[in-house]
Amino acid sequence: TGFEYAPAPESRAVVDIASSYGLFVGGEFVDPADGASFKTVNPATGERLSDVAEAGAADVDAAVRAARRAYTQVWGPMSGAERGKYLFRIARILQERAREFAVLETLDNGKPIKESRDVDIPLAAAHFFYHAGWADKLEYAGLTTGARPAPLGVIGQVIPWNFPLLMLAWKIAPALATGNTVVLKPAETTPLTALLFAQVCQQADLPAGVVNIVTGAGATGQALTEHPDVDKIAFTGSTDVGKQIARTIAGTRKRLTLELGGKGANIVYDDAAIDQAVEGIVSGIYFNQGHVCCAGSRLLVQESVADDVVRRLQRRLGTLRVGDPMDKNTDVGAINSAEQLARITALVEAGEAEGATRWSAPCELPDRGYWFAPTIFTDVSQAHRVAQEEIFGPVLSVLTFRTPAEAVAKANNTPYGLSAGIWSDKGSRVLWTADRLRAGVVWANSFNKFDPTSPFGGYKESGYGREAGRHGLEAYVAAGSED
Ligand code: TXE
Repeated sequence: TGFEYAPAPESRAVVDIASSYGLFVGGEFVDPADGASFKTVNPATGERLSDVAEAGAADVDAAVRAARRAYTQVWGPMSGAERGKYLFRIARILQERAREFAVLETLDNGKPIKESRDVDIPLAAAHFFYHAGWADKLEYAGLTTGARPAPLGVIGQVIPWNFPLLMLAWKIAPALATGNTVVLKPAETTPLTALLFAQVCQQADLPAGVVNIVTGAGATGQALTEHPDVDKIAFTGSTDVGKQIARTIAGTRKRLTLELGGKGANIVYDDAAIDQAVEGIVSGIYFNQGHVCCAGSRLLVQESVADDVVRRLQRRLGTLRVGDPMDKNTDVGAINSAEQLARITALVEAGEAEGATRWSAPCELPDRGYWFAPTIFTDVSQAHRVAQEEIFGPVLSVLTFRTPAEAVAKANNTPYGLSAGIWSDKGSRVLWTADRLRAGVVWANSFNKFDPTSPFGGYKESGYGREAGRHGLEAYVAAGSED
């Protein structure tokens, strides 16, 4: 295995990829056993993009068997240096085909093309580059048992729809670098880039069965979590489903990592650079339509500057372009699905019913597809549902505080603990606050910055286990444990 790889297969209409291919099992695209399918739509128009194969329990079983075979015969025994070469190849192909991936991601997800082009796809490639570098260095990080890497075996991975290719990269790259094989189930509303990724695996000549992709809804994910020959489940999604998965695998030999919801606080002190903070607040909650588990969905602003911050925020929101995700100037795209739009709408109605004051940006929304205007709630109390529950949409709840201690108490007052931001000119204030926040990621004078070197994960009901960085690799090896 050198560094040469096959040219990209003949181009076909990318959106027809799913109809053309089916499930990816044992290195081949195959039809599901019972021929079932579902459709994926473009959320910006509501129109069908493609029919996608729906994997049943028999298909999941075939995928797990293929992964087990590949693990035992090829990938497990392979040297780290060889595994690293494959990951480098995948990373390079992702870079080469970045435009194709960005377009497909935006069509299937609804996110602005400038985000898929500048964030999702480059970061996905970066995750493969980063983990390729680890593949032959695991022993230096204490990630081996004795002299040998100790992978877990076959990993079942279930991912959500908010960053489809990026979440796939977060899951697959560390699993493969450490010598495991995977069966991954993408979300039912965004399966297309995972299927295009399967094609990349073929192009990279990745040994058959190392990566398997089974498309389908929750039942497919359930079949994967229940399969007796899966050694670990890695899940990103809602807290409810995370809890259900934990119950399903309790008492089995399977390991589990969970990356669940969040209700991140963006804390703005009175000495912060206000214009900079406003940009950070906007990126914190309106990036990716707020479909971000670590979104800064609660603004905690010091009372003396609260009115000023909210006024500037409203002015800034008035300048955001909401609309066609394929337009390079679009800032806020479509809501991913009719179901998600219904969830957002219901929570916003609850906020109004509970007495919070709603303000929505004065923008014209397209008349088809799924849309929600950037929205701010003021007069929010900590008990309100919009202050406690994850809305997962472009909706910000504003609360105020007087002292740093009050800011910390309010920031920690949700069932979640995934992310937070602190805006202040004083380093001592930033450190004092960061030290007291129960959140897996804390940004200082910035927000939503991601990097494969930096571990990501939650406290409390946001889940457990870390992804990326050295800590992320730990989740995929037996070293240092009872195994
Ligand atoms: O999530 P689900 P949904 C939150 C967010 C959102 C809410 C609901 O608040 O409004 O969850 O979104 C698969 N066994 N987040 O309904 O159902 C499912 O097919 C195994 C936060 O889309 O959790 C998909 O692949 N798998 C979150 C994945 O789980 C099952 C991202 C996520 O879908 C399953 C997404 C089952 N029983 C939503 N049921 C984050 N942390 O970023 C469903 N799935």
